[in-house]
Amino acid sequence: MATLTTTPRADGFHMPAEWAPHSQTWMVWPERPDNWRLGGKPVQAAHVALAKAIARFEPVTVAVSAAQFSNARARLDAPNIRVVEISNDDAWVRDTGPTFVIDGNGQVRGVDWAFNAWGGFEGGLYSPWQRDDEVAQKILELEHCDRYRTEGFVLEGGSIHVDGEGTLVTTEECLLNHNRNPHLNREQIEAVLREHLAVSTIVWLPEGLYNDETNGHVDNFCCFVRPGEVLLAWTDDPKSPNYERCQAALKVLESSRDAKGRPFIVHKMPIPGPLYATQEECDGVDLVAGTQERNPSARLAGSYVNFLIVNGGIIAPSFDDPLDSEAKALLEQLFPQHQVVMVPGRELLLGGGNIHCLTQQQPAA
Ligand code: KQY
Repeated sequence: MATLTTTPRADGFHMPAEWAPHSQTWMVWPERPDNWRLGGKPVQAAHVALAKAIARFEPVTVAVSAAQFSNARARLDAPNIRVVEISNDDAWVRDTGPTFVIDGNGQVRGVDWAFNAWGGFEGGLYSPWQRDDEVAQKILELEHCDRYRTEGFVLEGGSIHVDGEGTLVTTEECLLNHNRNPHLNREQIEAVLREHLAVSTIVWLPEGLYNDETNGHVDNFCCFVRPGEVLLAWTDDPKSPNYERCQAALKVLESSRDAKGRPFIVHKMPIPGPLYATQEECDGVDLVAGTQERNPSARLAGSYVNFLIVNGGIIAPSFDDPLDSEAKALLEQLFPQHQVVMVPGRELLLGGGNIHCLTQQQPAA
């Protein structure tokens, strides 16, 4: 498929909201033993449960390395799940996959952002990351979608959310971090976002959730539930390391307008925990120089906001936490037309992210 030298905006394409109809959801099979404990076996079981939950609502394609193909194919033996071979460095397809864009004529294309493993050699989580950087192109080839490549401009899909009506929300902690695009200032970064996603209003939250190893991805902290309404991870506990972060985000949201001039209605989602990995869970992760070490005293960045909207459903993580039922009830209230399904999120969280980070929706043509 062609790699285009124009931009989505110039060609009449934009990124739709996550609640727009999907043709499928993409996932990548987790296996790297220096991120996932016990050679990835517990997370693979969680990943199968997640894929099956999504497949109740829409087709799922799981990309898998050659080494794990037959294992993944056998374990994902369920209706609506396709398995294809794509080399990768880890499973975070929200960040390594394409950001799909659509036009008004039924065409779908993809933005292939440069990827540097969440910070390259300045705090990134592993190297090399070349196979991850090639995942988006391979997905677009399989889907016969033309591609826009932002060579030299680093971005992860988990660091942005859009409402499909011209508004984008992100965090300064991530997009202005020196380890992503140090050669660009805020205005220049905004210009790339406007051109590639066709947004007109960019809302900058100062930070994401505490101890999120992505430098504060917005998808673990705040998302749109419909135009003009956002869901923000929240704590009322002034002693929580998230307290100031939540207050600062609320202040920005309350003083902002979206692309249509609407003030935001802000819904507050309680933060579970505090959650920590056990010593045994940490001991199950291979120690490899240059990759993220696991430590039982480090607070995990667990969040119910890290859910995926699918056709007719909401797929959200549960954490065996007393707040699980409150989170489910709030999602049911916010998405009355969707069925809310919670799947166990702890094994996913132990690897540093959750459901939204591990999935990538492909909008319907
Ligand atoms: O949250 C994400 N979008 C990715 C997390 C990567 C964690 C790698 N250990």
